[in-house]
Amino acid sequence: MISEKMAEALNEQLKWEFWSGYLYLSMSAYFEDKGLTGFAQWMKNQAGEELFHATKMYDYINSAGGRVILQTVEAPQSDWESPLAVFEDGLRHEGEVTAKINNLMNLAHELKDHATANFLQWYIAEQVEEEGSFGEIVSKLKMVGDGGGMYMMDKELGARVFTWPAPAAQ
Ligand code: OFO
Repeated sequence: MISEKMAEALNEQLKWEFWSGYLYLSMSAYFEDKGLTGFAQWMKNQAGEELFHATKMYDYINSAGGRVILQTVEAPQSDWESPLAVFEDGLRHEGEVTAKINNLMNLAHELKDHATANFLQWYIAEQVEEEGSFGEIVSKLKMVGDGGGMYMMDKELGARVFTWPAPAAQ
């Protein structure tokens, strides 16, 4: 059974996973407003992924005998200077989430909670992917500037699809 301290820390992370989803949905709304529907679609999918991260954590706390306590999710920012600023913000945010996951892993080790450490391993790997995908788009946006390349990127990002993983893969 999970300790109270670990459950409390996971509940705090659960809030951040939901908040990440909220932030990316807000970014999606920003792109919708600008008519960049491909960027909007990409961000909406990202929000879906965050909801999956949150649900996975919610399930783990429950199955490990902890008590889920949902917390207040603050309103995210709603406006940005440019598409590049949006993705730079996303990249910065993912860096912060990575640090939070690393701290959780440190706590699990400190508490000798091997089951939670094993569970968190999935998030450690996921954060590498998350930072990588935001970083790649930041680099591309810097390359294309504001011209026709932006139209091509909108098309490319609009092709992203997020499918809720099957239970076995969770
Ligand atoms: Fe949940 O990975 Fe992004 O924040």
